[in-house]
Amino acid sequence: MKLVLAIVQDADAGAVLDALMTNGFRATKVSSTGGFLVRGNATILMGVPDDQVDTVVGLLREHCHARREFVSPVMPLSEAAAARHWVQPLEVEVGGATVFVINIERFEQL
Ligand code: 2BA
Repeated sequence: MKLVLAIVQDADAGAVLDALMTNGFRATKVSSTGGFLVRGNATILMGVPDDQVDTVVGLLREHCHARREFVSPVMPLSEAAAARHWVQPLEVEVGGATVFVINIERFEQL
């Protein structure tokens, strides 16, 4: 059994959970925050039999979409004054999902 841990965008989390439940998988959604954008995202934890990991990753691929986001760099006023120009917003592409597949040494439901 593997632990599939997927960080997905909030906008996709509902569709991902629906697809997982419809296909008989169990999942737990935890609200999380990305370190770079400091915006809400969702971390989905799934305990998955080894031979079904690819199916789960396929569902994530199907329901998670990359999007472009803009970040306004924040700098202290003194630095901004020193720079003597406006700092342009930075465009980043937030991926559909960041997925970790981890071996589970022991699994129990008590
Ligand atoms: P954030 O950390 O908020 O990052 C959002 C997006 O910002 C990233 O999308 C990436 O396109 C960009 N980004 C992140 N760090 C950057 C940097 N130092 N310089 C320039 N651009 C940067 P994704 O790579 O698709 O990541 C989406 C979310 O997945 C991340 O949100 C974070 O919550 C999580 N994540 C990504 N890689 C991770 C990792 N290695 N470990 C843990 N969490 C990760």
